[in-house]
Amino acid sequence: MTHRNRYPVPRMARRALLGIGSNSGDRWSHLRGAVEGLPDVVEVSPVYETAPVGGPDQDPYLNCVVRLETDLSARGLLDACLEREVAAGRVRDVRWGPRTLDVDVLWIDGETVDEADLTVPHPRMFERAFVLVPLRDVAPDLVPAIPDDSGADEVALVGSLAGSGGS
Ligand code: A4P
Ligand code: MG
Repeated sequence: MTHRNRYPVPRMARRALLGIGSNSGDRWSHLRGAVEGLPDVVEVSPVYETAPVGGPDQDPYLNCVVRLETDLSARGLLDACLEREVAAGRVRDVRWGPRTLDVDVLWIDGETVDEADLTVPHPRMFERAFVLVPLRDVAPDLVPAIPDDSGADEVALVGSLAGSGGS
């Protein structure tokens, strides 16, 4: 008789990065609600106002990136992201369309996932300044350079979630 599988092996906490965006309703409050409701957050980037990339004509976004130290699985993180989106009243209609809140799993140290409803690292993260600029603030090792064609000139620092901000 073996006891090898009797106890679950504890999962080690590791770094995960989540991207957060909002361009509808009270954008600051949607970002704040997301950060407050997410588990294991250890660092929050500044907030940037960014020109919309893709999709229909729509208002500018606020974007930021949070760093977690977490033992949640990739799927556990996706569930936490979707839960925050539901809490912000997100309605899914148009792809890349306006949203009260979008929370994406960008990166998990040492982990890749390629499933129908979950891809990690996020497949478009390294092309987009609205991700790369705040990501560089909290995980500079992942962003050696920001490509010229990533839209960096349309990303403007506007504040931090610790300070005040509205809409
Ligand atoms: N999904 C797969 N992988 C992931 C992942 N790593 N993290 C699935 C989160 N979700 C992931 O997402 C559709 C499905 O993707 C989810 O149900 C999940 O199972 P969605 O949020 O409903 O749809 P979406 O965001 O419209 O599509 P997509 O392709 O994920 O969009 P992107 O590429 O994230 O782009 N412009 C600015 N300035 N700022 C933005 O934040 N965001 C987008 C969305 C477009 N333009 C933007 C911004
Ligand atoms: Mg998303």
